[in-house]
Amino acid sequence: MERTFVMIKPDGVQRGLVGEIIQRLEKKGFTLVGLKMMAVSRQLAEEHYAVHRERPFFQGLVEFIVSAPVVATVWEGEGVVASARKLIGATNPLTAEPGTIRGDYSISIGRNLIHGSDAIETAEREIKLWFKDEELTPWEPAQKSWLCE
Ligand code: 3AN
Repeated sequence: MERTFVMIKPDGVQRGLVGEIIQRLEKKGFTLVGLKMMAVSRQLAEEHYAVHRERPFFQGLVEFIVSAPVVATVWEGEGVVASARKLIGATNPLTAEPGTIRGDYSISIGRNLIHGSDAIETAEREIKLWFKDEELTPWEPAQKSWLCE
């Protein structure tokens, strides 16, 4: 089953949006299989954003991610990687559609609340980076037959 990695960044935690963000993914019908609040080490933040190492915002982004706790989550479901990205909305919150998480709750690219894996392979890499196998708990949602034929 397809999985994705979603991180509620320090701004999402500080602004009291953890419940709202989790609820949006839950209500959509995806299954939460991993969840932890954590202080992120510089090494993990740098590894997570390694593809952006040469970008001018890299240092600031890493500083921000290590500045306060985040909530790391893993979600499961058919098509969850692309769908979570749609629910999250565009990188720049000012152009993110209303109805998306960033579109509804944020105004600045450097404070855009949430990270979601951008492809299936990225999700696999990020889940391995953030979670040990034993920290993930697959389960069978009782509502499954009411969600999918
Ligand atoms: P997304 O998170 O929508 O996939 P990416 O992968 O392009 O966006 O960028 C990763 C993160 O880097 C963004 N979530 C944002 O926090 C930060 N970022 C991207 N572009 C900028 C920018 N121009 N200025 C500041 N931060 C940026």
